[in-house]
Amino acid sequence: MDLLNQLTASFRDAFHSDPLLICSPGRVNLIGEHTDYNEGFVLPAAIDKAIYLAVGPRNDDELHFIAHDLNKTYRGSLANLTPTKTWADYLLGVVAQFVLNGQPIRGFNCLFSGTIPMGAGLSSSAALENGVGFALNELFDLGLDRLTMVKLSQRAENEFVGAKVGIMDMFASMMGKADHVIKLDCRSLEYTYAPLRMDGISIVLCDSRVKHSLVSSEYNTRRAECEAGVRFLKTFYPEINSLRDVTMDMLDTHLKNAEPLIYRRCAYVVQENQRLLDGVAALEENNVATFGQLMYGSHEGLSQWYEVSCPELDTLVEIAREHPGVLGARMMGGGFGGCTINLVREDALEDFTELITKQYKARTGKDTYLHACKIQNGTNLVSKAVSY
Ligand code: GAF
Repeated sequence: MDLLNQLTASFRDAFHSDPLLICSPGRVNLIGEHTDYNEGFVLPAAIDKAIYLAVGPRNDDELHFIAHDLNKTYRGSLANLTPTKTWADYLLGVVAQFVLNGQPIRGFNCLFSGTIPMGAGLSSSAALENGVGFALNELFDLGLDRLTMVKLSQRAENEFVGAKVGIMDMFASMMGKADHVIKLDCRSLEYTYAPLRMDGISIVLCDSRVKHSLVSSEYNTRRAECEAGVRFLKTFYPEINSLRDVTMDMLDTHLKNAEPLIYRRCAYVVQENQRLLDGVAALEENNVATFGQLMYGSHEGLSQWYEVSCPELDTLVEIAREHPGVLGARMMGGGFGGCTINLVREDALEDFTELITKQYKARTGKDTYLHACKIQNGTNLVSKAVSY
């Protein structure tokens, strides 16, 4: 039985009614890392690995959730929306934001499962949050637009789950478009879809299969370091509001000697924004080779200047660099574990898979998993076609 049939059958067993089915995808980001909370640019896309939710309305204010893959249940009520420090918070957080936002919702049943590898940095939490928001919008006919749902998901993560993430993951999962990347300006939230024309090239994710505990504390530290840099520079340039407004010249003149660590963090962000703009121009010219080199530059910056990589991710990129069939590779997402994203020539896929599997084991003692992925539409009803 395929996953959707299985979800439908399990939902009927548990709740004695037919569900609405929603698909909410994970994301990749081609370039532009740790730029979203600095009001910069990102270049993500939704992928063909997703959380699937089976949902139905209730006649009361109760919330009945089943995490199919974890074999866990949660029962609560709209009257008591407090964090549980469990998986249920990704659902409860969204429900709480809808309530705070004055949306007229009632209780509902939700059973979910997924194909996003856990802990791989592919934004399964954003996918789940978007799926819940989308479900509420459908079940209670709220008429919310996608951007509003994205913002409610981000607030759920920031305020209920307690992770101070930027907007990229929710945006990509909700707004994704098949075969396109999203060039998102995280300051204005203006975005354009750019067709991803990479004939004969696959996007391959190599899972380091590590998640170092530093991830959330260091994420918040990096945010604080960027903010400190902006505060410092503001004394010289009162008009600046974020690293988006800063140039390398400003950094070199005022920050380099005064605050060397903050300088390195800020310089990475300023350069990463430029790499993204150069990368978009390269893609427009169908120049994947140049784009790939920018990806290597991004990894180097993340590893050496922003210091959010780890030996395992560095090793995966190092091995990818040794294979002539790889055009570019870099760590992806928050860092300290998860996946690297690689652009690999299709005719080299088999050979690359063999090389990286063997060499990663030899150099780290660990196994890697490879996932080829395709770019898909964002969060949607499974039975209806997406339209923009
Ligand atoms: C994580 C966060 F959730 C994103 O908002 C983004 O900052 C990313 O790390 C780094 O680019 O995925």
